[in-house]
Amino acid sequence: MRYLSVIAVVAACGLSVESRPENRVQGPSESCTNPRIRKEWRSLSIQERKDYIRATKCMQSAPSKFNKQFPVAQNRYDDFVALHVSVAVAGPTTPSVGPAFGGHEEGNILPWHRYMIQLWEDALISECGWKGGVPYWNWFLDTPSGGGSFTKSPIFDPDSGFGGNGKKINSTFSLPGATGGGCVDSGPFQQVVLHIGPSGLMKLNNNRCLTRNFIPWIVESDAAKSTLVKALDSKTFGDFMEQVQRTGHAHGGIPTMETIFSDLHSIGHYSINGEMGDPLTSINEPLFWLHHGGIDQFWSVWQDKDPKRLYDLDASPKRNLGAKAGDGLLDMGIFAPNKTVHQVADPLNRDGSGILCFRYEGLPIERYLEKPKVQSP
Ligand SMILES: [Cu+2]
Repeated sequence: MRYLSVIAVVAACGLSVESRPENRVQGPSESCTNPRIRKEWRSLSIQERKDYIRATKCMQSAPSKFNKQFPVAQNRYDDFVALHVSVAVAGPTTPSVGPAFGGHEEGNILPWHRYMIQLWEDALISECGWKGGVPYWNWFLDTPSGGGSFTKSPIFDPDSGFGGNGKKINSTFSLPGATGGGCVDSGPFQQVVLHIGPSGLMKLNNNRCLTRNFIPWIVESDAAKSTLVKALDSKTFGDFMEQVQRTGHAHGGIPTMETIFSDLHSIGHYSINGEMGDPLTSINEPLFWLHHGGIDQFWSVWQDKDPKRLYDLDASPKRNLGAKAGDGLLDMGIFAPNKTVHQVADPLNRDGSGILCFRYEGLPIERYLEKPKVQSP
């Protein structure tokens, strides 16, 4: 989707016994016998949560490796921001596909981000001492149907999470139900200095704070829950993708509240909002990784339901993934070698042609699809 490019500029869009801790994606394909485990945030121990935050902050202070090509990148974290922005702005060069605009709104959003999350995980492990798979956020657990509440989510804890909302500011334009909008003033990222953006701006000496503008109803609405159920109930990848990013929105239909805010991708971006609602630089928000990990996990849950789904990548004519076999190239610019969609389709690389080796720990698909219990009056 175009985030809210329409209205939006404003809205703003264990290693477990890992035997080879070095960068996975650089190596030749090998069988995946010891997958890293990616856990939902609240399944990490408090110590692990703090350690993940520490590793993220380590990336924010480690020297950039791409500063020559992107002088605006001041640290390793910025490298990933520059990657997301530059490939997105460059746009997909056929047949390779990038993350945004031409790419972001098409079917490659899932494989492209799956690959980039792997690069992030590898860097956290090899450069910042993180152990294990990167955590993800399952927002369903922060909804009434999932037994939680968005604002009380442990991901926003000031000590063991990412801190909470941005300061409440009066803005002439805010989305319905927006509750913050200013700089984040709690938790470990309140002092963080962003160097790239907004909206992909790559200009030197353009320091900004991290903003958030929580809109809880986006996660907590019935529409969000029904999107998730429809996604996981989908028979084809095309139908699944329709719930990840609504074609009515991404392909020129008239955007409505329903199409903009209740697809799986938008739910995470716009409920947190602020920097997270920025089309190109939402990746500045450390929660970006947990949200994209969350969508990736839903994809994986859906894939696991039927072996035929693993390489069901030919979404529909509306979803451009290259040829049927998933041979479109995922464009990582100068940051990492391009790989095909097929190479990242199976997290466990069961056919040996892929580059990944992880699995998600989380709820079984049935848990999401379960009929709500009738409440006694
Ligand atoms: Cu996104």
